[in-house]
Amino acid sequence: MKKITSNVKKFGKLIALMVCFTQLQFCHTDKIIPAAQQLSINNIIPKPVEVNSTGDMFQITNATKVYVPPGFKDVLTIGTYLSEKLQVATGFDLPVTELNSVLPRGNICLLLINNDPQLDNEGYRLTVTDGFVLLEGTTAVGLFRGVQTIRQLLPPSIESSTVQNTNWSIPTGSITDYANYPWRGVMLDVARHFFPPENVKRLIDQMAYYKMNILHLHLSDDQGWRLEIKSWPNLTSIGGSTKVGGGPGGFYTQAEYTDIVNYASSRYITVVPEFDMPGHTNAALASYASLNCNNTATDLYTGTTVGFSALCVNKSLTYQFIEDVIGEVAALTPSPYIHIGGDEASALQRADYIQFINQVQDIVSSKGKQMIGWEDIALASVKKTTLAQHWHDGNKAKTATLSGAKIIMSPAQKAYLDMKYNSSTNIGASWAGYISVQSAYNWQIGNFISGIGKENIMGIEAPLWTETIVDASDIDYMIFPGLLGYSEIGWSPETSHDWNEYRTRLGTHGPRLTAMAINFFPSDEVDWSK
Ligand code: TNX
Repeated sequence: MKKITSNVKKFGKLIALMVCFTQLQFCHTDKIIPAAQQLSINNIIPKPVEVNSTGDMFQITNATKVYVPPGFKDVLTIGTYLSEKLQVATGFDLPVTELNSVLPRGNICLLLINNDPQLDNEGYRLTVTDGFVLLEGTTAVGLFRGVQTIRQLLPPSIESSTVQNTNWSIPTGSITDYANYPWRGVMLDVARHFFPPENVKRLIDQMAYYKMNILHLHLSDDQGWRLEIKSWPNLTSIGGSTKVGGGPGGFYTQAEYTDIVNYASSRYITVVPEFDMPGHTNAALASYASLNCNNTATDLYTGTTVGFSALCVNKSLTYQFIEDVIGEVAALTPSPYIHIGGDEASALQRADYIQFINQVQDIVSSKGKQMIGWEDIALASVKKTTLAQHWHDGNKAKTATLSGAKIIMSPAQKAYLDMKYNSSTNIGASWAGYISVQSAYNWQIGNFISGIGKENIMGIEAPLWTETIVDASDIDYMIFPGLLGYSEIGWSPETSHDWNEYRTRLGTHGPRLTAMAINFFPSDEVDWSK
């Protein structure tokens, strides 16, 4: 701690020097601001809190280095991440170097600063002059979020996977930015269809680019169990063997899951694992006869109907099973949260459901974690530390807030990534209606359900259920461009949300998505830049 403070002080002096330099630059800036530069500084998604354009350019060249403060491993790693991201399309070396004196002209510098009450945990400040790019944050995560802004200030071809011959300039100005809500998530259902680790990592990288910070993995459902549980091996050998429509399923070994968790954490994204129960459990019931009330294993299920399965809630083995499963996943997962589903348990009596959820909530607590459940859990006695995820019944979400629980906002008619865009979308569902790009963007989580305000809300999460989604290209098509809007709903102040302005800004991200080889839905509500 001492070292950090003294380092931060040392760099405080450096910043002072640089600030003088910066101000000089500003004093001498009386040029006319070129429209293209202003445009690029104003096209960031999610929209930053404060942007000031000064109308000049910083040029990244073959001589540019990325400077980091000595002694901060996290910042060194973030500097290296930035350098590696920029190396691909520029073809430059961009070496990462410790800053031991005044920053020489022509370079990028990441700095940790002492405290800045405006910035909050994920906030950052970015100052760009024609002489340098200075990114400051009070935390490593703030710097990581700011790095995404630097990437977005460069031409779209910076995201190409091959060297591009262009001018790598960044518009000058300053940005102060921080998150409005702490929870900005995507849920991926890997149970209805299984997706290999490389698909999940691709999604993690896409989320990071738009400052999302939660990846909720729906790891079990009627059609498949997707995480190795060492004490109950049939869950994956039998329960993981198939998928919707039949054919081979798949699962993550614990080593693969840990690798995904670590990859996400290197992008400052938290993985929240879900095992859905007491309903949506056919894959487990097919794996072990002993989990069934009649001691007979069910058949594997490859259809898409919901609400028919349930654990045997009056059997003590059921709770042993849950202890083992939650115990193993809790040990593998740094997140403070474990999601236990709890939705659509229509095969159970209400009293049994309540008793079950209360007991599972205690098991989750006993493993040192906080429980999350779909809002249906509000029927039970939810703890203040439990989170309820709103999906279709605002009254249940409201009930959960009366116990002090906070809400994750995922209303199906606005935030379900598996809903079709319109009647001609080939994949997806429509039970909650079509969700156009405008409709997905044009709402506020803080005033969507009467009686649930910002103080009750953790943030937003957009779920992708995968009954009809079979590969990475389908995932892209349903998640993009919606994810950009959800990121803005969660990150940017409500007062800055404006569909007409957003749709233009979104249009400028078309070439970026294309450069990242993302198969996005090219909605005609948006004028996509070429
Ligand atoms: C409802 S949302 C479900 C899922 C389905 C989804 C399809 C929720 C808690 N349950 O089981 O996959 O609709 O859109």
